[in-house]
Amino acid sequence: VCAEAFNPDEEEEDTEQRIVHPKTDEQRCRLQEACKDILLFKNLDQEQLSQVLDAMFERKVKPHEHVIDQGDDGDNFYVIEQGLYDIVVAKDNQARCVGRYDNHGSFGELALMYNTPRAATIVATTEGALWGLDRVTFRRIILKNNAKKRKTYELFIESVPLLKSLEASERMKIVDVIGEKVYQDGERIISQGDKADCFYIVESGEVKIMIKSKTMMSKEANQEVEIARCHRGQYFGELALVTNKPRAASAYAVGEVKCLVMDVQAFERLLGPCMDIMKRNITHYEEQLVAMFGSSMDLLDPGN
Ligand code: 1OR
Ligand code: 1OR
Repeated sequence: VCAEAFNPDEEEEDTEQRIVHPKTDEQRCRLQEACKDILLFKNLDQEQLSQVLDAMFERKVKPHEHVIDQGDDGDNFYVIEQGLYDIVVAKDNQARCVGRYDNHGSFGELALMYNTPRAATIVATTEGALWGLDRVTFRRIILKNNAKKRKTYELFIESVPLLKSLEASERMKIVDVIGEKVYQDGERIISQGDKADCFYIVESGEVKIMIKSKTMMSKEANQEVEIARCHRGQYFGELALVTNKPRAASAYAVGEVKCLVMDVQAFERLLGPCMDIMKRNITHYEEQLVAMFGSSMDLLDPGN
């Protein structure tokens, strides 16, 4: 019988000891609420999710506190319960705020997923409440699940026209951070006028885009009219993210619909190379808008 060789990858994988931070019922409630829309948790099975929730611990932060410093090694992944957080990236000796989290979302996954230094600094700008997940549990459960996700979505993601210009490795990074959401017939996926924080790709079923428009000529103002349908492989919800404006239309499930969902930070980080295609299609929306409602409106120019 040989002694087993030391393998650092395996060591993290098969640690038998589970990390558990005991919680009161009240804490568990708040934790579940904070985690219910976390995309990285969407594809976990119940046992995996309950191990993740057991391992999470509460962290309160003060204004100006750095939760993460760019360049550091990754220790924890964080889910936001409350608070505003700036995303600051230093490049060529210049620190620039490139985005912000507003009471929702999560961060700190990249260093843990790819064994890289922290890619950004995260600074609380208000009092805040976070839930942390340690590196070992994150890698044991989320990375294992990501391997499964890659197998499940690889072929589909390759077939999405928007993503054709990306390298295979860039497409895999998209798979790593997306979550699958399922909607029932008639369910509203996007609400016109809402603040936007996600981008969607239709995986199966049909999505109906409806608009309420003051610029409509004949119909009553405020009545919704159908303007488009999206099918497998098509995307929606990009416009508000590109223009930084509220949702321009509503989206509804027609029958059961499955979407792959990406948060705005991942959208900005990973879909830069697809921006030209999206902007070109937005120009088409503008042409359609004129054709349908006889009014001209520059969707890409926030000044209009
Ligand atoms: P991390 O473990 O690297 C910093 O620690 C975290 O900031 C990172 O994981 C992400 O969760 C989060 N580029 C890199 N990291 C980002 C970005 C980002 N946005 C959020 N994080 N962007 C590109 C900047 C040039 C996107 C900006 C919206
Ligand atoms: P969003 O983030 O504004 C609603 O959320 C989404 O509906 C929008 O992104 C687009 O992805 C999608 N005009 C505006 N939004 C549209 C349109 C559209 N079609 C799909 N969306 N037009 C349709 C032209 C066929 C022009 C309006 C008449």
